[in-house]
Amino acid sequence: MKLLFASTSVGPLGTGQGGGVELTLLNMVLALQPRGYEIQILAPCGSRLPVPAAIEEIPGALQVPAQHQRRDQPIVMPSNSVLANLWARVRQLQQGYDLIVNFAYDWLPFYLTPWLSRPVAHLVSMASISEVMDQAIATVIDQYPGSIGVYTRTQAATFPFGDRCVCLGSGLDLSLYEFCADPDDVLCWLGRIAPEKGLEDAVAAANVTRTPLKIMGQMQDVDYWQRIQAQYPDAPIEYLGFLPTQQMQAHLRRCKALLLTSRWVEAFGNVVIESLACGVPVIAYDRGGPSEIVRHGQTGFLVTPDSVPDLISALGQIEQIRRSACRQQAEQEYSLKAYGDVVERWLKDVYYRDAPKV
Ligand code: HBI
Repeated sequence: MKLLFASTSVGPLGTGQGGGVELTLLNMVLALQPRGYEIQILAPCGSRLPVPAAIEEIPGALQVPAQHQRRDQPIVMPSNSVLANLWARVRQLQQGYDLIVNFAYDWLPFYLTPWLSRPVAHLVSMASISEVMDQAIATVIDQYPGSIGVYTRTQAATFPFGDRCVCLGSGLDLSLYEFCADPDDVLCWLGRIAPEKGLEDAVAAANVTRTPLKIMGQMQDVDYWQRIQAQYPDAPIEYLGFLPTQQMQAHLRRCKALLLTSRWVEAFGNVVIESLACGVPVIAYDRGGPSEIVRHGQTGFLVTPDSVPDLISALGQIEQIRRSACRQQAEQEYSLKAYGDVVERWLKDVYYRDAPKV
């Protein structure tokens, strides 16, 4: 099968601006290419992947992240939009492909779906955050049942049509993450530096417990970061930047826990399984994707959302978690093989249901 991948519109691949969906696109490439799928990727200029892959770079202005807009906000398109340019290119190229896979959480690809001559599988990368998006996705799911993929049931449940979404989970090339049995007395926080990620709670917990906190991720909101630093001037924190996986996991695996303090319904939480793959237990707010991944008391703790005291008391119990159980969960549930099987089934289903369309 020949697949045309249309990437997220909020940033070039490899920069972290596209959050978890960048890793998901890479993991689909890693899972599907060895199974004989031919993949062409269309992505914003400057896009890079750490493996050999055909990327056509599309020029144009980036889309504003949907999570930084109001729920009732109308669709906004910049002039010379990369999203519009990318889907114009999809239209030109589609005849040479069997299936289009959309990774953008944007109205345009959903609206265009019935106008294209090839079936489109849509990976919806966030929970419900926009009324107009909910409507656009609902229209597609009515007409093309099975074509809407999500990460988790918790994410799906935020949409009115949640029970009709295909739950794909996620998976990793586990060989890229090294297990570490004896960590340092250090904590880790991973994610885009943006208010919906709730970094200040992890900093507060590190401050109270005087445990060093390593922070890694793309610096999306500098004002937010500076407010946190001003609020906790003595907190033992260190920002290491957005690092390639090899370097990121070298820091992560030496930590005694990962703190995941998102304020919103995280669709999945790829960082959770990256952490487990290194043997690092996860302390997460009990909401969104992480609440479906972490096994409370076995591979980490799920605590009352937005409660710093609960984060701190979970930290006091972290020695109870066997780090080998964390790695084991990643191997059992989140391998690239298991992920590839699920994704392949989804794509074939979308293809065969829609095949008569010309
Ligand atoms: N916002 N408009 C828009 N389009 C996207 O594709 C998009 C987004 N916000 C976040 C996002 N994608 C990714 O970071 C996901 O991983 C969440």
